Amino acid sequence: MSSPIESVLQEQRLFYPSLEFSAQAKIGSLEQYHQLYRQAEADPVKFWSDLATQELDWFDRWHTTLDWQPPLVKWFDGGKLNISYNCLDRHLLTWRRNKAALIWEGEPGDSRTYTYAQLHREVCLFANVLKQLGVQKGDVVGIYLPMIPEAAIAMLACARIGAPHSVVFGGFSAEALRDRLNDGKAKLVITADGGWRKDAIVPLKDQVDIALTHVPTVENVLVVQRTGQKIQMLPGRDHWWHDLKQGVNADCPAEPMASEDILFILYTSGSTGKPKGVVHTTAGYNLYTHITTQWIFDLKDTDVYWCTADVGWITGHSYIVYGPLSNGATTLMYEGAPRPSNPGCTWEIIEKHGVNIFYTAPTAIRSFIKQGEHLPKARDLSSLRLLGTVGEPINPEAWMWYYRIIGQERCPIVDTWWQTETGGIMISALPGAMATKPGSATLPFPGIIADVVDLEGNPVGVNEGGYLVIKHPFPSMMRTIYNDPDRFRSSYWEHIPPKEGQYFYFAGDGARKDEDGYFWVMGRVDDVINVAGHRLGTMEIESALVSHPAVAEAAVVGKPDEIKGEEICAFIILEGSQTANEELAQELKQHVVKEIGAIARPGEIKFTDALPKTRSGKIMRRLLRSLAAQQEITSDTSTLEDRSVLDKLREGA
Ligand code: 7RM
Repeated sequence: MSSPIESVLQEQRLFYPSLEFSAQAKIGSLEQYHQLYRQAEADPVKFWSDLATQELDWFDRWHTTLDWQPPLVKWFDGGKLNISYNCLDRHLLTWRRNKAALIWEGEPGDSRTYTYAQLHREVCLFANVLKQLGVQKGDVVGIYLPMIPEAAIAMLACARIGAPHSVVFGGFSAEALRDRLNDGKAKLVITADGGWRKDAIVPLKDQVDIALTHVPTVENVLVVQRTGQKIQMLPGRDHWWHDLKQGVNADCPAEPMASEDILFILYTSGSTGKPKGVVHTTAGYNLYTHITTQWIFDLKDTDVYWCTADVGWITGHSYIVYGPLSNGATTLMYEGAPRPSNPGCTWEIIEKHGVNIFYTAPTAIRSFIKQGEHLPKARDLSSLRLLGTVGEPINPEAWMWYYRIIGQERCPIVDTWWQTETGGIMISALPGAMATKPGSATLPFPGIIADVVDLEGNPVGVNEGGYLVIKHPFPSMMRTIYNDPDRFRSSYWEHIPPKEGQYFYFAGDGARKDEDGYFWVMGRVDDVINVAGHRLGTMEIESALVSHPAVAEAAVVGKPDEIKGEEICAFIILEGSQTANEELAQELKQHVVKEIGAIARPGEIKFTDALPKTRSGKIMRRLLRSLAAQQEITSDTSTLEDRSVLDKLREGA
């Protein structure tokens, strides 16, 4: 059988953590990593049950650590706990009581800090308000908020009373919100009058009003005042948080939740069809996000940790809110995004708060590169000790820039591969333990049995492309798709059929493993381009394009071609100073030939100012495919971050 994806790019650079970094790290050597990995592989039940005992507080101990009836799983069955207790209450019994839990920066320059004691109090008040509005254990609550502290407070308040939350990204449209609220049969929605993003106000409450004309289950709307703009308040349905807060007390013990009670639903876009409501439950998610935060970010009590994700993305759930707070860390949250009026705000915030750990996405790094290195160079970034990336494969050019300009060649970079569905990071360096290679997520976390296989489930050879799979259940894996268990099976468990009792979890990425066992994620297999029988991943061609000095960003898709099956169509955003012309297009085609070979030569280059992206910066290549083939876009566009981009692209085409 021909290989599922061919790998055409080679990257040989290797970066070791400094001796100082390794000496202070929680996991400080490759040997220690291997030892943990082997322990977990040999006896996963003992490995996870020991960690669950040591790292979490429980109301009742579980009786069955793992109950695996593929693809259905239960972890820590019989146990009772509450993630909000683990994120808050237990720290109040220690010196962390008055430690900063959440540092928040608003876009207009306002800021707030909550200690653990203060955050606990706010969460209890919020939880009591929800109860007063009739929310009970098991009721789904929609959260449609900007990046303000109340987003974290609302999530923790829901978790505290056992109401599954369904966070919808504040940038999504009223229709997208309506569909998600209906799918979850949400009983209440938490929103704000508006939020700040890129120097403009996002009118959240207005969107909620439109959405709710078609959501029969929602009885109440709780509104946080953020911007002070004028909004409609529907008597009986809409309530100000600051009003109701006055009438409740701050005593709200955390509800003992069963390990497998639903903690939240989060919608993720499928390649076609409607978004899937990924279901996560309480104990496994709490444990796995807790321990990955601790080991991968090498978190210390003295650190200020900043993850730039939105809470509407799984990264915001796991690595702004639950993972850091469960560890008693100081987590920083920023309302906005780098914006025209203050493009250097990211570096200003790092300097202002002495940020030690910085976790962002390749799309952000590429936009920082485009803005120019004078901005980070104008600020003191010496507090940084560790950098991270997530969301897409990072091209080696961007990795090197991040390493040199932001990390000043001192900070290890953890490139973390995972998904909404996995709840937590699956493949990443443990930064004190292993050398990194630009563009590789390196090695799986202890307890994660990852592999690259063909369609029959057989491992492919070294450096051969194949399907990235996980072969053993882990605590934070998704439990099902809300309302659609059949789609759960068919989307994730049947692509590679089980054999001899071995199940393969596959969620759509292509990858290869190199001679050191390092994983290189090559992009979504749905995006693979088939040129004259060669199956090429998008990541490697895009990396080759971005390595040309004129190119800031690139997206490649296949376009039907009578002779070759498909030809490569490349959408290119140029560096600020460059002008688009036919000569440059020819030069870029030649550049790919030189970097990869004639097989990857783009047939067509389209220059553009913007690319269609999701809230987490992922390029929506299926939309570009329709544009390249000059077809109508019929697939779901509800997860687009900025809808105007499609019109711009159509005009340019
Ligand atoms: C965390 C998150 C998941 C998809 C995943 C990949 C891609 C994420 C990386 C990556 C290469 C990475 N959840 N992806 N991280 N690809 N290297 N470090 O992004 O559900 O929104 O997306 O994102 O394709 O399957 S997600």
